[in-house]
Amino acid sequence: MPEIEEKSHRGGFGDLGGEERGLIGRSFRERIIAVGFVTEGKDEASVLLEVEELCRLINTAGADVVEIVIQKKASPDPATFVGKGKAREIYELAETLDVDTVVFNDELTPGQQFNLEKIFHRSALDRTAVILDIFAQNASTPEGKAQVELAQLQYRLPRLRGQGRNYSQQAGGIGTRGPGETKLEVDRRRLVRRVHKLERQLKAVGGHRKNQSKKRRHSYNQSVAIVGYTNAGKSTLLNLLADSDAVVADRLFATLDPLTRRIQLPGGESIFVTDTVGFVQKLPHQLVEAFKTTLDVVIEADLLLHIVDSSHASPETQILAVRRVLEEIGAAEIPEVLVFNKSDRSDPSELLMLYPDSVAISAYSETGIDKLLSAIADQLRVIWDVVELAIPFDKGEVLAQVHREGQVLMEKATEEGMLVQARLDSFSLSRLSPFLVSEGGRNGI
Ligand SMILES: Nc1nc2c(ncn2[C@@H]2O[C@H](COP(=O)(O)OP(=O)(O)OP(=O)(O)O)[C@@H](O)[C@H]2O)c(=O)[nH]1
Ligand SMILES: [Mg+2]
Repeated sequence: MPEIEEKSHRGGFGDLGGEERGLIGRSFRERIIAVGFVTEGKDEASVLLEVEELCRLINTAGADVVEIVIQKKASPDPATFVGKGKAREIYELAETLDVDTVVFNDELTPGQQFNLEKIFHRSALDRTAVILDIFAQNASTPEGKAQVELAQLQYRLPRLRGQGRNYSQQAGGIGTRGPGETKLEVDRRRLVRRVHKLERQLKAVGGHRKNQSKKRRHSYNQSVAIVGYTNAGKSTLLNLLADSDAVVADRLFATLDPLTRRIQLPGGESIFVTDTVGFVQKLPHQLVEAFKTTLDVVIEADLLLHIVDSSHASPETQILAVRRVLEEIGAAEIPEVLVFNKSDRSDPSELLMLYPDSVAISAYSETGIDKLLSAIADQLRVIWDVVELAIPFDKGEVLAQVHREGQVLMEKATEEGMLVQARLDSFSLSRLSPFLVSEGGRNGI
């Protein structure tokens, strides 16, 4: 890890494509200066980790970081974030290095962005804009695209002033005429209308998804959501558990749309497992808001599999970031199994001690999976009841239902019919209540 300097330093975070090129043979990838900010009382090492991740985000978005600038200051400047002097320095540097855009690790206010762009004579973006850009590039389904567009519009709306030069002239055309009407106002109105339209569309999709999830609930299978930091190996795990073909890639935010598959636990119970969008530090709230319908899958889950990349430099930071988002979407209370993945690349024993009841796996080399499945089963069983049912011989379909939806622990023929002891969840239980003899006890037998 490079030493933090007041001064800018070059190529501090490894091979991030920072080579200087002449115009001939120059790739058309955007050239970027990344800016980190250490305020008083903030841990420098964690800022450096964040900037390293920002460089990775920028790379994923398709641009090259050619310089990293770290500014230390007691508090951000309200007008220019880094301070006017530093901003001038960054401008000089951008000129020298033929840089296209300056990206800040922290969220800029619309005013700061406007002022910085005036000083830089080029775009000043923040981490949120980069993440939104990656999401926009990765969105492939209509729902994903709508969610990302909504987040982008909500990010851009308060920043329209930033493009004042283009928006100050009088506009023409239908709906644009009127006293004192400027293009800015027209654009704002158009964007607000678009936001409302997208919100309506997403609500409709959300309703459809809710119906599907209701259907799933009526099939009495419990549902498990795979959550975690981006690139932790969530999709790899789903593919392994369900023999599915979710997109796996060594890039950030490869998955945007949830994918649900049914799997069988070793005890025979069927459950639904859903792969979900990855989280990241400082995940833009506009995205969390726009992805609400997608994240419903998480909120409605009986259990969360929280996947952590144990080979990452700071798994604890990632765990905290994920838990923060879970809290934001109202999923903090859902029981969770913490899963340390990529154990083929690192020794997770310290983490296992630090987080009791966690499990270490490698989705890649397929180790620890049996343990993971029994941890899932154990956790789910806690919310299942063990009951005894008396099922008349002529109700074969009811007996089949018990076998399908629950775990049969004992079954014997009596004079009146079949006596069955089974582990069932509350949904099955409510349907089978006419056949209930007694409750064998909670939390297992
Ligand atoms: N060494 C190792 N690599 C793994 C393991 N699991 C996943 N990977 C790799 O990690 C990268 C990310 O895996 P994904 O399954 O796409 O991760 P994800 O959590 O779904 O990521 P996003 O959808 O982008 O949030 C891929 O290159 C995988 O091959 C593992 O157990 N060990
Ligand atoms: Mg994925």
